Amino acid sequence: MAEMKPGAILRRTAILALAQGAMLACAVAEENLPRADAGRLESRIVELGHFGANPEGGVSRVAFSDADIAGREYVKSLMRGAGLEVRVDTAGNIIGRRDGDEPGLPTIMTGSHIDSVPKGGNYDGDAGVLGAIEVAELLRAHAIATRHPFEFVVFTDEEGGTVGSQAMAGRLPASAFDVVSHSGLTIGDGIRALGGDPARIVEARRPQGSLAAFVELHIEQGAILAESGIDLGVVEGIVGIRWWDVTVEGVANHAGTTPMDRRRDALVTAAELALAANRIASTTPGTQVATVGRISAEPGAPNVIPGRVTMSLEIRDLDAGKMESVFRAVEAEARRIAAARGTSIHFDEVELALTPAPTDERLRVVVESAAASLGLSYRRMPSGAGHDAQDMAHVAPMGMIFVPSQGGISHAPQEYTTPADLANGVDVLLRTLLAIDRGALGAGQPAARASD
Ligand code: HGY
Ligand code: MN
Ligand code: MN
Repeated sequence: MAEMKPGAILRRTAILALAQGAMLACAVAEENLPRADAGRLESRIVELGHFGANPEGGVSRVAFSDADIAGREYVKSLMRGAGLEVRVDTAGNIIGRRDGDEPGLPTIMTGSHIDSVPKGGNYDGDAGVLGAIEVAELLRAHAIATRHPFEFVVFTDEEGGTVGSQAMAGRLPASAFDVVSHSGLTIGDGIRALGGDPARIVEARRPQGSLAAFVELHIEQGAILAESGIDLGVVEGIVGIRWWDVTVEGVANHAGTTPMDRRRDALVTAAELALAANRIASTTPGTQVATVGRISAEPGAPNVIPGRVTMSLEIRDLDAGKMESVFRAVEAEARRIAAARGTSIHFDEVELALTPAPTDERLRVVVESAAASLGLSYRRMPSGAGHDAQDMAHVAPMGMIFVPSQGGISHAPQEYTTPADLANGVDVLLRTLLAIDRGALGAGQPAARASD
């Protein structure tokens, strides 16, 4: 890590040292930057886990649910306790702010989300939010002043399509407000329930240049770090994600009187389509993945041949062109299957697509330097999960830090990261943000940007 210049940090420290004694002055010399309190982090993970707790030990805290709203109040109280000025923007994002010493400098931002998937775990998103608040706690407790303002963010409805960060990047289409979220509310009504205002969504937008950087701490959600005993992942890029609502139309008919060769069964068609998507994604060379994760047959009775099926299709890859070619292959196969089954298949793309986003190379290096300064091991890796960071890459240099997920389990109640691993991530996040504050990204260098 670059040597710290005796700048704002030491100026503020000197003043405080007069008032509070010389002890504090030592605490902020770079070699003595404070370390995260693993016990505090763990107890906050547990406390946040009470909001939407499910019997399996995880949380069902889907965006806009009562549990999400209550959990957000808890997080706001932590932010205020950490000395942050808290507000909710028009997209419902919670923003805790801490001013910098030099007027006019762009904001350095970190954060993640606290909404979960149905039957999710206690670390996806929560680790990055509580880790960010831990950074704020350390800055305040050790009277570390920064040149830039710092903002600590809880993004709205990450699991429903990174809604809050898309709004912040000015990329949320108006049609998204009508999409029904996991909570049953439309995204528009959900944003209102959080204190936002869809009619003024444009006010949540952060223009290019208004942020010096965005860095997100997150659990890996895979097994690479835990299985190899590596402390941290330095994310190279985040996959793009596209979703389709697929409708299969057949003919509902009597399950006892309709011979097998006279059926136009929507569910059998859908089953073939799910197998085809899996086969295409598995056999096409590359790293793409395709998933059918939701399916519903109508009318839904054992003695009626399904006349209609609605299902989801998701495709992910780091390469947008590859996602498109895999979809085209699935679509072609769908035409063949539908013709053979006497049914029809219609794909309707959900307008919440996420483009693949490389991280900023300079930030990768800063994260690696921070890890090395702490004696932590690290490796570069892609992210197969989507993150708010990929939207923020459209407006600022973006970086991500991964901590190990035990067993590689995520989006499930068994999700777990040890307190020590989480604290390592916070220590690296703190040092990364402070290095950015001191100019580690340099001036005038083009940042890597997400593709459009
Ligand atoms: O679905 C995802 O990849 C993320 O966890 N939202
Ligand atoms: Mn997730
Ligand atoms: Mn997440």
